[in-house]
Amino acid sequence: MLIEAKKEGERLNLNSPTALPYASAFLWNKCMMIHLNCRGYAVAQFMQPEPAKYAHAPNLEAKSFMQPEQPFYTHHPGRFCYVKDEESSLLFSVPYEPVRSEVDSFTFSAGKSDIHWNIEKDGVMIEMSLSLTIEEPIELWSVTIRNTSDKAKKLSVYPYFPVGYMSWMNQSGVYDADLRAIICTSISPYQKYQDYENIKKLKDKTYLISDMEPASWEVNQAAFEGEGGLHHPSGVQQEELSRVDARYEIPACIMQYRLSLDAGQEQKIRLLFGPAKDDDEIRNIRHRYFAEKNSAGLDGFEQSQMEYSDYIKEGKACIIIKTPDPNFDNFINNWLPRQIYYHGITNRLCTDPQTRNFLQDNMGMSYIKPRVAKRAFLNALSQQNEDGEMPEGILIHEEAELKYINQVPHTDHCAWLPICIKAYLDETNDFGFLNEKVPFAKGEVASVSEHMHRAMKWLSENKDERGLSYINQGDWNDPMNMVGHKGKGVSGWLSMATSYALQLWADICELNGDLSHVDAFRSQAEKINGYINKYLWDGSWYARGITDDNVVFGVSEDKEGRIFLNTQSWAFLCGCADDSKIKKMLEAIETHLETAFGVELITPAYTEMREDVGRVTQKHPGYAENGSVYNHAVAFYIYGLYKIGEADRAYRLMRKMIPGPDEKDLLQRGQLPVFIPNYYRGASSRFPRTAGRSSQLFNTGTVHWLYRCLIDGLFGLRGTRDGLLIAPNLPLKWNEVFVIRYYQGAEFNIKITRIPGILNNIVTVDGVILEQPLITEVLPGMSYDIEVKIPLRGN
Ligand code: CEZ
Repeated sequence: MLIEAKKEGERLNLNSPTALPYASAFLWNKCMMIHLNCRGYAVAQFMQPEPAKYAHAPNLEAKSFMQPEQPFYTHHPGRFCYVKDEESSLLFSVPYEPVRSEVDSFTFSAGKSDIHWNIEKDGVMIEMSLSLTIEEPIELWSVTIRNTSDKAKKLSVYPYFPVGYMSWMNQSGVYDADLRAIICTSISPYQKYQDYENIKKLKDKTYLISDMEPASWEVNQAAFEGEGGLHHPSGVQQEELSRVDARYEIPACIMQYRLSLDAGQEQKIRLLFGPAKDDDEIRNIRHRYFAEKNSAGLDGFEQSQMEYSDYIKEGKACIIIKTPDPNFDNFINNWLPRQIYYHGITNRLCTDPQTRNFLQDNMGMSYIKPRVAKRAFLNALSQQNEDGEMPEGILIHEEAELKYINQVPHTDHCAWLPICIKAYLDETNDFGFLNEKVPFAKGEVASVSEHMHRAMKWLSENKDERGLSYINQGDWNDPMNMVGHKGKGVSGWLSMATSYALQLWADICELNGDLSHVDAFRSQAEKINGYINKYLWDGSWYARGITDDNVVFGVSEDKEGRIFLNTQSWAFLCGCADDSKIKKMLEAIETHLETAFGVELITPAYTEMREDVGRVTQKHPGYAENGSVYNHAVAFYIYGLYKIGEADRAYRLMRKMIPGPDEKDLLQRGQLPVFIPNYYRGASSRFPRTAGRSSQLFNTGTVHWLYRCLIDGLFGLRGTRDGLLIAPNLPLKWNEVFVIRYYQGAEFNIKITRIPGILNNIVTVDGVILEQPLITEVLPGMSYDIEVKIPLRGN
């Protein structure tokens, strides 16, 4: 079997290094993340406070946000270990790169708080495993070498952790025998003297500390590689590594251990890899992880592994499911909440998350750690302008500034406020939050409600004479940057999102007993819906927008970019489409956009620049926003499908979002079902060879929406002002499911069964039938047994 779930889905094993060569898993903590692929390549970043690397490419890298589909190559950073049989000189490397020799057995095992490999070749078994600490940017590696043959073996084992091109100003590396560490030193390149104050604080050193004394070492990448190349480095062809330092030369951390292992005997080597400010810090790290012991006799390394695992477990699911689809269950129970938690903790490893991302990431966090979400919402509102406008990004560190995409004006940020805060209120019922006082950016203090009123006012005023929302240089779709840069173009999607946001906010105000703006917001939304129908309905679907030069786009006349998904999904959400429109839209989406891997964002993808749409049209067709299966947008669509009661369609697409279980699908996507990637390649009719290929990028708002789809939609176990609402929307083919829902400190054990002969759902709590499907008295610490009977056809 190519992939196997272990420990009730808590681990996922891949049994080949070549079938899904880009398959990957990731770990993170409060200040770093590491993305490892099954062949040993790695991308790791830590925050200081901006993201930085301690293992680099061998050439000068441009700094950028985390990219999809990162290319890997022989000299790419990674964590490898060469193994040489000293008698036969046979050489292989684990996990697979750089030698790429065929092994007898291979397992890449993605766990929630560790990643490990188990590899066997010619009577040698190597287990290589990675864990992290909670607070520090340190990789904890252990490498166990076992002689599984029936005779003694003499082996040389060489961890090879390339460090790459650290800096054009200064880079070097030495072995420190005292610390049993390789220490590479650099100065982050800079030119302005004003930057010196900051540069001098950086962790510019990279170390590899070993708990066991190596027989030899090498710090000079070129000397190690020699003429043999990375497949057969000159260094390992010698009896011992040649102990050459790096003096303005590319450093690498390489140690050699010479082991004599009897049959069945094993040796474990532990390593610490990471960045540091100076040698004292490295000495201190060595001491804390390898020397100091706690009362139970565990050293820092062992303690950290346990603490880290507990830390990851804090990201608890609020829904556990057992359905007829065990692969779906594995993903939802184990991996989805973990990915949400990752976003909530790390903020995608930047100090100025885009406002819409920050709000949606905390929408997800509302289900996992609502207190964190609440703080985040307050922080975002404290950066709002007095006139209601939200900034492009939220600064979450005192030294942060708006960078990259956050220097481009988008018009949608306010719309996310009620959408995300609604999830928080549903889950916590913390309506007191709306009365909390928060300053605006310039200091005026007002309640959360007042902030929201102003955001809604800003949104509803940001519109043209037709009543549609200006797009400026982008909306949700970042690279749609030239539709409205002259100040006239409008976004169909944002008009819908504005209408939806106004309706949600009006509902929240009403529940909160604040009726002052409710009617106004609702009538605004109704008017917007009218304008959308007047200007954007194209006969079978809604157009995406109208350019600065008054050209409606995303319409049947367009050769490329004829139909966009977002203006269909959000039409369902804002309620502008009547039943006959909905029917046509669903048909159009299924004909033009739906593929085996999900629904594409745009079709046909653009193949040439449209100067009145922008750089999205310059992206490769089928990649990212130019027509991939962009999962974030697919999740909006699924959420929209639940809104219009399309449970079967919704489930079908949810299922298509998760790789597997059949092998053909896994091979085509190239990804393990341990996270949802931001996209799968689209343009499937034009480029079937690449269609479905995963971006491998696990930064995506998809996961938060998917969780909402499960809670509000599929299982229908949403919190309301009055209690927990029970309104499942199961696909017709499911006859029975079991769900545990954690809500407001209570536990609900729910069995949902389809039974013949009833027309409406019947909900029983602890044996008593409810008149309304609402559990009004929720007591923390209590556990409730709930039975839900649903009709055979539909619910
Ligand atoms: O970034 C995401 C944004 O973080 O793209 C989404 C947007 O809603 C998210 O807020 C859709 O545009 O600038 C670009 O061209 C990039 O493609 C980014 O738009 C994109 C990257 O995939 C970031 O991971």
